[in-house]
Amino acid sequence: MMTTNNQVFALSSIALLLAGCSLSSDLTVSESTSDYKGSANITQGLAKTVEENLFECATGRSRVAGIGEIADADGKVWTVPAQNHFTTAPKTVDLYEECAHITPESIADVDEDSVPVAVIDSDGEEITGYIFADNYFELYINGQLVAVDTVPFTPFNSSIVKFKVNKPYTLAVKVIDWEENLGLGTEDNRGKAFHPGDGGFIASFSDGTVTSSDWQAQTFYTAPIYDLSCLSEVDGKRLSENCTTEGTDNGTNAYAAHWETPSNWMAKDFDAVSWPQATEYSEDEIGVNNKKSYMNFIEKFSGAGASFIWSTNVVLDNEVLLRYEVK
Ligand SMILES: [Ca+2]
Ligand SMILES: [Ca+2]
Ligand SMILES: [Ca+2]
Repeated sequence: MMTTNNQVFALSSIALLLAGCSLSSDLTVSESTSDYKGSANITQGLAKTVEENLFECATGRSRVAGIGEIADADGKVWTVPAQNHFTTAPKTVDLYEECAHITPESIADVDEDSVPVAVIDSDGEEITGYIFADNYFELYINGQLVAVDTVPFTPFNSSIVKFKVNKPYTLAVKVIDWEENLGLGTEDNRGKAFHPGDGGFIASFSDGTVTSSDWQAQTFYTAPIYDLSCLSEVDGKRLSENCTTEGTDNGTNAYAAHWETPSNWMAKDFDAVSWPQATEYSEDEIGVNNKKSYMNFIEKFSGAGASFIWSTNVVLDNEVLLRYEVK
């Protein structure tokens, strides 16, 4: 009898401890979208998967890169993590891509002469670009889609592009921080089922152009958001600096903020005057020191004077459009 009572006591202590733990790690979630006053359209919960997986890695070491759709309260349907041209557009040439067994130790081991040249202007200067994105990019020059990343989510890869163009020309890049939990902005990582992953984009070009805060960056999809009152907008900036970036094991009720992308956002004459300047991030913040697809070519990235860029929140902003005019 005594033993049984002790066991019951021990069990209820454990139950109380567990309850205490989960209560302290639960995130505050807005009860309705009425908390939100900004310009975004808000969705809540998991999107419906419309494409199971865009990419299979022969070695099996890739996260599932799906596409989802989710409706907001007005019935407008949003594609997550973002609309893209992965299945239809020309792909970049890989600098480094494990799944394709392209793993040079350095740029000296890359056959740069074999990279095809995209012709924007037939009498233009031939320019080579080196690109690393966490996780996916689509590159436009003067409004023309030149090439897209070969790996949408993981493993981390890097790319080389060549094009002929006359100055001034406009670089426009869609970058996507991919997600496993479609519509929720999270992945299973760091011991949490709903961990918000981060983004990051860096590039240098042989004409001296590098990514920096001189580029413009605007966000079009921000998630996960639990407490909608954390979102704000100042001078064209769609800010989420007051929003938590904590992971959770209970993230299916997260909200997401969506803004419609202008149809001509990549055009040379698009008026991006209201877009904020890009925010620069350090290599440590992006966490690249264990990524050979970056480190093996570091002289073409930070070594060439380029900085990692993104919008103001490299964790929560998952679809970002970048623009830069090369003069
Ligand atoms: Ca990629
Ligand atoms: Ca990521
Ligand atoms: Ca993210």
